[in-house]
Amino acid sequence: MAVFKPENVEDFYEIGDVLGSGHFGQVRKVRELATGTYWAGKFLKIRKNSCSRLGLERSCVEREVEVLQTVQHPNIVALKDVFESRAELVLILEIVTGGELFDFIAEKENLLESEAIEFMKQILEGLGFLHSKNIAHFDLKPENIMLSDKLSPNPNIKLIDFGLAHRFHQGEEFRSTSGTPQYIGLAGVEFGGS
Ligand code: PIT
Repeated sequence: MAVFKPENVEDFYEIGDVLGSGHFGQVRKVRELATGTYWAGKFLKIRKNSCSRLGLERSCVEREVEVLQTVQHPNIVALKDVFESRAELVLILEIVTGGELFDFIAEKENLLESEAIEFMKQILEGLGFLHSKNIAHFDLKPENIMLSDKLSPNPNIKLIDFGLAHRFHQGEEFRSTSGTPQYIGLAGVEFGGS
């Protein structure tokens, strides 16, 4: 099971601006006090009891953390640490400052075939690595394909948001109605393994 630090995140990190937000909570820029290094902190509200409709089930976050701990790859956002307080879990993640790939392409006048090939190659390398570990992302969409930074002319792809990801065991049948509505196509899969 994933180990969460019971310390207060604010004793180790200065909490900065919001980088993004969603139904889960917020992602904020954070600065590690010991080193001055910047990271992204994903702040998740945890359900106090199973009857409550607010916040996430702790077991779902545990699963997300376990997936992230399994997948260390240059095209997948890295997880550094997890802090746990009474009502909140904070994931300390690699900072990615290049924004969404979608916006990067939309802002450009044209995209060279060679640039498209490089982006596709990196997306498929990240995805191929996930699949080699029997993990499905299940929420791959333009918003979850980010770029490492804005300064480099050739930024790297970083896949994010493993909130719906699932690690398959041999022969496991998986049925789900979750995901982003526009992108849901396949409701059930059976994993054969190799
Ligand atoms: C950033 C900047 C940003 C968003 C993120 C990271 C989010 C990362 C993320 C979210 C997840 C997850 C893994 C990574 O499982 O705007 O540096 O839900």
